[in-house]
Amino acid sequence: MAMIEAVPFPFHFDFDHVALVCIDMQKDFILPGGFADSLGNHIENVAPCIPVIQKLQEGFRKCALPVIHTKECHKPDLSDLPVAKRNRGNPKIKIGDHGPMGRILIDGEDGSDFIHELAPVFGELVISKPGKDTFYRTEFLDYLTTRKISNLIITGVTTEVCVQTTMRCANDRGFDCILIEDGTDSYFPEYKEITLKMLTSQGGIVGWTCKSEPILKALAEGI
Ligand code: C5J
Repeated sequence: MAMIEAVPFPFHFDFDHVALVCIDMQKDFILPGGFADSLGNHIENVAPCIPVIQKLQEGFRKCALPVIHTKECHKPDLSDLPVAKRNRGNPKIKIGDHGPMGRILIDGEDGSDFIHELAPVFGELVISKPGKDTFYRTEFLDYLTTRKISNLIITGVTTEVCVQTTMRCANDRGFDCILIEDGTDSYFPEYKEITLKMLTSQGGIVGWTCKSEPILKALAEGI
């Protein structure tokens, strides 16, 4: 059993029941020319978490522990894309339109794929999700319950959107979740900061946060 110094109090996890969750580390959310960039977001603000997630993935793989990757994307025929989501904000380019990296947020297109630094390796679960919540219309819950995974180490972008939504939904389903403070980012640094506070307020109402360092140490020590 590993014991991690965390906010608001120590977090315990067992190597037999833990998984790393990497949320939406896709070109469309991170790279120039992607969807987020086209919406005018400060994509440079989501770069710092990349090497941190890379180290966590390496640590989990060395211990043969599960690494789960999610991508927010839609079917090419847009049958899982609500009209409201496509039109919201009246963007210049909409989900499903052609952009510099293929059709925006469409499964199988270059832009919806993972950045090369964080590409899944053979055997890792890749979840294509049409929503912000990783449980919504996906195999996530089945995968976790089949493997008796109870503790989730959560990373990815953006902190206040898909990361927070997934952590809240996991908490409601009984999972103990810890969000890695330097393993998540937002286009809006102030939203990241307040999200970390919200999740851990009231005695960890949604879960825990900690830096990557104690998790990496526990993985290296194999405890
Ligand atoms: C957003 C996400 N920001 N992955 N998606 O629309 O957080």
